[in-house]
Amino acid sequence: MSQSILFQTPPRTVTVPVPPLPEGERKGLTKKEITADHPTWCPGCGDFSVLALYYKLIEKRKVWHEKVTTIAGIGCSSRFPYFVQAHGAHYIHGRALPFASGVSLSRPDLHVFAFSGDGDAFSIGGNHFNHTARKNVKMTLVVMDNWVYGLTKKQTSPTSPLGFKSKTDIWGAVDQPINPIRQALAAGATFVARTTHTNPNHLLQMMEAAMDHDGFSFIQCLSECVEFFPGAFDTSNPRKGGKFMEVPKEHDATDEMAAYKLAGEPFPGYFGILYRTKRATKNALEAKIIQDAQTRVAGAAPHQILSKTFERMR
Ligand SMILES: Cc1ncc(C[n+]2csc(CCOP(=O)(O)OP(=O)(O)O)c2C)c(N)n1
Ligand code: SF4
Ligand SMILES: [Mg+2]
Repeated sequence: MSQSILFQTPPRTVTVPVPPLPEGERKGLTKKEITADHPTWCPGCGDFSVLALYYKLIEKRKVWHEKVTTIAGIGCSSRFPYFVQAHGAHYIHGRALPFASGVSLSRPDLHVFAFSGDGDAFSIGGNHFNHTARKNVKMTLVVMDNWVYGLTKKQTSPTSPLGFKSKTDIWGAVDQPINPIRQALAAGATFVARTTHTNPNHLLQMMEAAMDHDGFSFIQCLSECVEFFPGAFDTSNPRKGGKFMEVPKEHDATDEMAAYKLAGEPFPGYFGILYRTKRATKNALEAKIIQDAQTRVAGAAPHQILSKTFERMR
């Protein structure tokens, strides 16, 4: 760990926090320093590549441990924060986004990343997804979509295709799956992208662009569950005889209707930034309200502010 000195004073180990050096004097973080616990995913799980590219992103963009927060709900994919040596939380199933919103709104100096599964983001967390998108809270959400509930061993998820046989649909899924890109657009997300764990360069590119976006950036990342839905994304993988098609060059990413249309193409569809627009973030709007309020009471003592507030409440 770069921010701690470990020294032995038998019989116990004492950790003394060291204040961070000014940015110019600090060496870039190495992958080793960002790596925390050993990932417990099944060998071959797509989630490994997402994690590896996240390490690369932090390393490449020189984001220090204390400047990044990694938040997740519950699921295989949501174990993500355990494996990152930085601040983070493995929170409640489906509730990563409200937690991440609180962090983002109270700490504008941090990069907030949330990682979810398709069940976490679109089933139990479906409402939070819609509201975080419409509020345009500044953060990046990466949904590691494997079309199944992996952690709980193969139930139908909101993105499982029709006919998918699972423990909850033994004769095959009959419910129309959601289209995550269309859902994000309809909810009001200001950055909407699609990528896959099998194309590391593209995945890194999408994460970088999302991180630079001032608002709610959403990435649907196909991430294969080799245990409960092997081969799900083969038709999007050229190494398995499939096709990886980038968003056409002539696509206007500021055109919401064009993005909606593109998102309706049958699987494997298109990969890249389908939509990107500018809209005031909740962070900026709230910061202004706070600043205006502080200007109105400038020079007043705390007890005077309190009594004025109580007067207004009468
Ligand atoms: C309130 C609540 N309901 C249900 C569960 C059980 N549960 C844990 S993870 C999960 C689904 C995970 O699926 P997904 O989000 O797609 O993640 P994956 O494991 O596929 O990465 C469910 C139903 C739970 N932990 N908490
Ligand atoms: S069950 Fe599936 S999603 Fe979970 S770790 Fe294993 S391969 Fe990955
Ligand atoms: Mg899943």
